[in-house]
Amino acid sequence: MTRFKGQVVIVTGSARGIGKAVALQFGSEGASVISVDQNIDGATQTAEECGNQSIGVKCDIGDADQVSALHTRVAKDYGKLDVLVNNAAIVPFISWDDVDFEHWRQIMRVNLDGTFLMCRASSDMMREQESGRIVNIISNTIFAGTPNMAAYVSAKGGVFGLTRALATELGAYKITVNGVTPGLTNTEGVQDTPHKEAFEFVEMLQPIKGYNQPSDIAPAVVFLASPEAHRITGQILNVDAGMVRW
Ligand code: 4PL
Repeated sequence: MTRFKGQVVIVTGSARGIGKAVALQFGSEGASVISVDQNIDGATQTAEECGNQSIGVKCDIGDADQVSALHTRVAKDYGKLDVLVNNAAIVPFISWDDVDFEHWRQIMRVNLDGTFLMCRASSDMMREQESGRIVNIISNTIFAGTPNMAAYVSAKGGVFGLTRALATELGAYKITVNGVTPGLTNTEGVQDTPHKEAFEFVEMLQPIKGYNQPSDIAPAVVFLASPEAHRITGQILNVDAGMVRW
């Protein structure tokens, strides 16, 4: 498929996990991918696998100056931006007893402030073009209120609100803004935390059994970013094998 031939796509958090699967599908459909991660080796590896003059860029999305520098580079090297996928996030496993203000701020800084900074800068490029797609990776925890991640669930709830607000603000510029809410997914990040112990319980709640894989989430993201999704905005597409209904 060449739906994205000639398009420039930013995917944050693309060194591994869902972000990498999303980047690889855009690459396979012809896009030049700006693979953004703190892990520059992982980001660059993803870009190499994407082809099409894709590049890896090191960026802390919680830092306004780094987000600004990233966009300056995209404008200079590629001259446009078609798609932003906000995937980068910290995924903590933390008892409510241990949630203090320092933890809360750390999660908000990356998962919510970082998403805002990326949307702010990318939408300014897209507004000039009068076209664009923004897809926010949220989480089905906003529906389930999943335990041991209160700050994460709160930040993702914020991204849900931002998705709806930006759909309103940016519609006049033919920019769509949508969200995907994955369920528990079999990523390296999850396998590194006690969340991996939840797969059996989560599977019990899923009409469709088995683990969600990153490559199961990517097609929903790419669809919402595609030209044919031009009449879909402010929406959430839940991809969790049916664990929650809303
Ligand atoms: C159902 O987004 O959606 C654990 C960890 N369990 O990060 C998530 C579920 C986790 C989730 C998530």
